Amino acid sequence: MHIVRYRSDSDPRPRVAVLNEGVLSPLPVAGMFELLSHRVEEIERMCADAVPDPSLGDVRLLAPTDGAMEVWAAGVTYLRSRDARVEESSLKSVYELVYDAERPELFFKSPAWRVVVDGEPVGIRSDSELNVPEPELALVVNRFEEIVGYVVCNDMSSRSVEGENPLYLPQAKVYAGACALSSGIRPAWEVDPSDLAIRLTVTREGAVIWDGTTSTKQIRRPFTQLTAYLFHSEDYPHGAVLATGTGVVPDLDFLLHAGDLITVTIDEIGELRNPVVAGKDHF
Ligand code: DO4
Ligand code: MG
Repeated sequence: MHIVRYRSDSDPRPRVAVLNEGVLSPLPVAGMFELLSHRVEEIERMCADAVPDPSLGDVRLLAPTDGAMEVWAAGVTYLRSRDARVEESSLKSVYELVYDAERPELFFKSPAWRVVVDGEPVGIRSDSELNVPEPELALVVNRFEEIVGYVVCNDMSSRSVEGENPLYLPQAKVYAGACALSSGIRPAWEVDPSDLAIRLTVTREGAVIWDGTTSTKQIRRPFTQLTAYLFHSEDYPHGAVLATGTGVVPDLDFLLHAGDLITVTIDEIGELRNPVVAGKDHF
C-alpha cells in the first residue's frame, strides 16, 4: 500500500488517497500537508477506514509534496559517500570530519512545488561537467517529528561544483530538476527500513552504462538522529521529507549526459525513473 497525491479527469484538484493493488481510496484531507499535520496512529486509522472510489477514471500520480512541505537531505551518511567526496574535493577533511561527527550534515534541497516525480525529467546544470544521480531512501515526517513513511529520492548533484569548494554546496544541490521523489509513500507501519536494497541504474541509448547497489543497513546514523537534528531548532507544520544520503556514487570518470535514463529502486518502497535534461529551460 502507498499513500499518493493524484489528479483525476473528473476533478482537476489534486487529492490524496491510499493506492492499494491499483485501487484508489481517497483520504479526507485537503492535501499531503494536512495529512502530515496528524499523528501516525491517526493517519494509519484514516488509511484503514478509506473507501475505494471506482468512479475516478484515469488519474495522474503527482509528487508526494505540497503546501509548505520542504525537502531536506542528509549528506555523508555512508562510507562510500565520504570516500567519493574526499576523492573529488580540494578540501578533503570536511567530509572525513562530518562523517565521524555527532552532528550530521543536513541541507535544504527543495520546496514542495519544485519536486519532480516518476517519469518527469531531472536536470544537470549547464555550468557543471561532472554530474551524478544520488539514490537515497527519504523519510516522510509529520509535524510531530514522527516518520510516517518512506519514498525513493534522487538527490541530483554536481560533483564539479561541490568539488571546487564545499561552500558551493547549495549550487551543487539546488537547481532546476535536482530533486526527484517517487509518487507513493510506503507507510512506516508496513515496512522495516533497516535492511533494504537500494539500486541505481543509468541507461544510455538502451544500454546499461552504470549500475550499483547498497543497503540501508550501511548507513552510519539512525534515522531518528537525522530527524532530531532537523527538528531541533525549526518546526515543519506541513511536514517534511528528509533524504538520508547516498551509499552509491559512481567513480570520477562517470559523466551523466542529457538523454540518459536514471532508475532508482528501493525494495519495498518503490521505483523512480527519470530522463536527464541539461539546463533550466526544460522546467
Ligand atoms: O556533502 C555533500 C553532500 C553529500 C550527499 O548528498 C550524500 O552523501 O548523499
Ligand atoms: Mg545526497
